[in-house]
Amino acid sequence: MSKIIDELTKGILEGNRNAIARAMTTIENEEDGYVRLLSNIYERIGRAYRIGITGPPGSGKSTLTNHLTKILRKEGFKVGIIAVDPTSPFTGGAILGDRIRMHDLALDKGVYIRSMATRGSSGGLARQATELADVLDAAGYDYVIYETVGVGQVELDIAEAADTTIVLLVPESGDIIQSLKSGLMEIADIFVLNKSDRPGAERMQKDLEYALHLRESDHDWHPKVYQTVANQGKGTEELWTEMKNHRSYLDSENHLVNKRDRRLKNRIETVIRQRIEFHFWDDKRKKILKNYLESEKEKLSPYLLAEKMLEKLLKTFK
Ligand SMILES: Nc1nc2c(ncn2[C@@H]2O[C@H](COP(=O)(O)OP(=O)(O)O)[C@@H](O)[C@H]2O)c(=O)[nH]1
Ligand SMILES: [Mg+2]
Repeated sequence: MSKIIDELTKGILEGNRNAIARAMTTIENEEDGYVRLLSNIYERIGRAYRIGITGPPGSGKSTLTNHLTKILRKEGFKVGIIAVDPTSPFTGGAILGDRIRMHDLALDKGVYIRSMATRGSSGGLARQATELADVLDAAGYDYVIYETVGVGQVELDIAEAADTTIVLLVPESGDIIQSLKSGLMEIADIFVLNKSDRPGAERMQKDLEYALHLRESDHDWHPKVYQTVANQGKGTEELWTEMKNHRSYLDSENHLVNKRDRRLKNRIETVIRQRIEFHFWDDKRKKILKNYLESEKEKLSPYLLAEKMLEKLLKTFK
């Protein structure tokens, strides 16, 4: 097993696309050897800059990703795109539409596109997104773009895995209120008002800037609002300049180091949490839970039951 994993590692470091694909599947499914694989590549990561592009369905994330990738390619950078799509509960598979739409990029050897399913626990999502980007990082990709569909917790998780987060909105009423609710305001480093060819863009810009102005912030980075028409490539160069500004800001005064340290800490905590859970649910405990759910008589509160089941485990820590 370890020999196969070490071969795979070699392939990744050489930038071999098949090796990258196999490694990502190994990590996504937590197949045998994935821990060794991640440890193998660990010292080769840290170069790739990670960008999150998030927003509601249809707001133009794929279109914008497409344009930004072309700009990055022109500057000679290699780009990885990780499309984070919700798993369909019926098929268990992720939607492939985005991949089809980006077919011109798919022919470019300097671009690697991958879909990532959002199954599994929410904390695990940030970890998984980070680890897939780590593979691209080790393989020599300069930028990794996460395209995330707007469904609350997923966006927050991806923001955790990204260095710069771009939040897309469109000139439709309700969006601002919605984003305030879901915590989008907190994660955005840059706001993009896409489809600004549509009526209402100016109004939306003013509303958004006002909401940003009201917000209390202890950061010295103040997110700005950029208007784009992604399907015409309008405004994307200006956006790219602002992305570079944000990167320079993070590079100053250790902001990026702190951000990545925080990510590392979260990742370690997630691994520990998952490991403990995994070992906790042995056959015996699974049976206790099953019996509890089936029994009509036992009116133990869920807290007391949990306490009872944890008893043995807690003793080992004493
Ligand atoms: N009018 C207009 N249409 C756009 C703009 N950007 C993207 N679109 C179109 O909006 C639709 C959804 O875009 P897509 O990138 O797939 O959105 P996603 O679901 O956020 O990835 C597509 O038909 C795009 O061509 C824009 O700035 N203006
Ligand atoms: Mg899309």
